[in-house]
Amino acid sequence: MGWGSMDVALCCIIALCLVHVSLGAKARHFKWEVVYMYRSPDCFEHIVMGINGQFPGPTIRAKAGDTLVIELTNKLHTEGVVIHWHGIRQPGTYFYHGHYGMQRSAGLYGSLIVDVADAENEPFHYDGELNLLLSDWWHQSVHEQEVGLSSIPFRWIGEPQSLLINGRGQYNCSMAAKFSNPPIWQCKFRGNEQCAPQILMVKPNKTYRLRIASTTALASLNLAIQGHKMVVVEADGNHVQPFAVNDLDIYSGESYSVLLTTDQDPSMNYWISIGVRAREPKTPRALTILNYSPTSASRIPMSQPPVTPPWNDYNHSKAFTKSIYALMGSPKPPETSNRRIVLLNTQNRVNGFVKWSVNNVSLVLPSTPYLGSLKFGLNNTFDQKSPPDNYDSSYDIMKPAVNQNSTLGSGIYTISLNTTVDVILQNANALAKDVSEIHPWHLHGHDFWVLGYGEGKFKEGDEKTFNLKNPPLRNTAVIFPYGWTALRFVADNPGVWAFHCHIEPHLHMGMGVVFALGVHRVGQIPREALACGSTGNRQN
Ligand SMILES: [Cu+2]
Repeated sequence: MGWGSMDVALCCIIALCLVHVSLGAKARHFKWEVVYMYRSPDCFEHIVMGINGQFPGPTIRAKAGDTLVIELTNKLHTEGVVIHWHGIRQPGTYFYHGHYGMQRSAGLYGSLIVDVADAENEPFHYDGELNLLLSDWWHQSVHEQEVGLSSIPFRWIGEPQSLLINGRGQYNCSMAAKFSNPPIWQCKFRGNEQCAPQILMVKPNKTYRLRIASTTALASLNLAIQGHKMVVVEADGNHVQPFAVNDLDIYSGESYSVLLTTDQDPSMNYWISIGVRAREPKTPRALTILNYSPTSASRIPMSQPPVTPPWNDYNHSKAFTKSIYALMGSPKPPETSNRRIVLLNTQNRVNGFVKWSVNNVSLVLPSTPYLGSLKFGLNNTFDQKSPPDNYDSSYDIMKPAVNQNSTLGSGIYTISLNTTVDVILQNANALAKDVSEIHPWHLHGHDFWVLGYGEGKFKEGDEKTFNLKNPPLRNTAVIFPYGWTALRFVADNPGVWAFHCHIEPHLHMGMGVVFALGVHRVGQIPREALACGSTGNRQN
C-alpha cells in the first residue's frame, strides 16, 4: 500500500530506503528497527510499536536541504511497515508516523524537526525550545479495533483511555487529584516510571518556542498553559501572522509553533493541560508541568489546571481557526484555478458495513501500490474509472441520507501537472440524526492554501468570499460540522498522493481520495515500494 513517492512500503522484508527531504549535500544517516514492545505509557501495561526501543520514536533533527537516509528494519513478525513523512516540504515542525493499517494508533510515530538552512533566520526570536508530541491511547489493541470497525454489527473503537504528552499519560490517577471532582487517586511518581510526565523546565524571563504536533488517532485537542499566553507563529511548517491566544485547538495531523514568555512568578510551577474537543469527552485531560527553574519540579501548582472549553463550543474553535493568516510577504495563491473538485463527506453503509464515503465512493486500497501500477501501465490493479468531481446537487447535507448506500472503489483523480486545483470539502449529516463530525483532511506531497470556511452547502458565488490575499499554507485543514472548507493547491509534485481524513478509523472506513499527477516524471521507484501485488517482480 504505497501512497506516493515519499512513502515507502516494506512488505515483510529488511530494506533500505532513501528519503529525499530536498536536494542538498549533507546526508544524515539513521538506523531504525521497528518492534512491538511492552510499555506502560499511561501506567497500564500494553504492547506499543516502537523504534529502537523508544516510544514515541526518536526525534529526527535536520537542516533544510539535508538528505535523510533511514535504514529501516522491520522486526514485526506479522506485518509490513509504511512510514509517512508527514507534511515535509520545507523547514518547520513535522512528525512521521506509520501509515499501514492502523499503525499510527499502535504508537508508531515521532517528531521530525527541520531547522532553517545556515544562511537563513526564522522571522522571530527565541531563547530555547520545547517539544510536545500529542497522541491518544487505547487499551484495546489496534488489531481488535480494526476487526471491530470491519464487522457486522459495527463495533466503534470508543473514546481513548488516555491522552499522551510525549508518549506519557496517567490513566488511573491524576497529578491534580486535589482539584478533581469526582475524586481520583493522586499520582505518586519517583520520576523514572514510563508514565511519569515529562516536565518542561524553563528559566524565568525568557522566550521559548513550543513545537506542538498532534498525531492522535481520533481526538481533537485543546492545549492551555496556566497563566501564560501563547503567540502562534507557525502552522504545519509555514510561518503565520503572529497572534496571541490563551488556548489552542489542534486537530489530528496538525502542527504549530507558539512562543511562550516565562514572565510569571518564578517561585511557582504551572499546569500544561490538554483536553478533548469536538467529541463528548470521556477521556481525562493530560497534564504536565511547566517548571520554572530553580523551583523544584515536584512542586504541584497551587490552583486547578486550565479548564478545556466545552467540547461542542464550535464558535471557539472557528474563532481560533479563522485567525490564522499567512505571515506578511508569504507566497500568495494563483488568482484562479484550472479545476474545482467538490468532495462530499458522508457516512454510509455498504452491504451492512459502516463506511465513510467521498462523493459516494468509499476508498479501498488495491494490493498493488498505485505508483508502480501507473508507471508500468497496469490497468487491472485498480478501478480505471475516476471518481466524480462533484455530487448530486439535490443532496440534503442537513439530514441523514435518504439512500444510505455507497460503493467501494479504488479509482483515482488524475490531475494535470502544474495546474491549480481547488478542492471544496463539503461536510454533511452522518448516519445518525443531528450528528455531523469534525474531519481534519491531510494532503500528502503538497501544501495547500486554506481559502475559506462556510456554513451549510457550498454554492456558486461562494468563491467570491475566498481569501486570496493572505490565506495560510497548510497540509491539514478541518471541516466543521455542516460546513465547507475551500483549499487551493498547485499540483507541482509528481507522484501518487493520498488526500484523506487524518482520523485513523475514518480513513480505515474509506474516507480518502487519491490524486495522481506527473507520474511519468517520477524517477526510480524504491525497490521496496514495488514489492507488493502485481509489481512484485518488477525492476525500474
Ligand atoms: Cu474523519
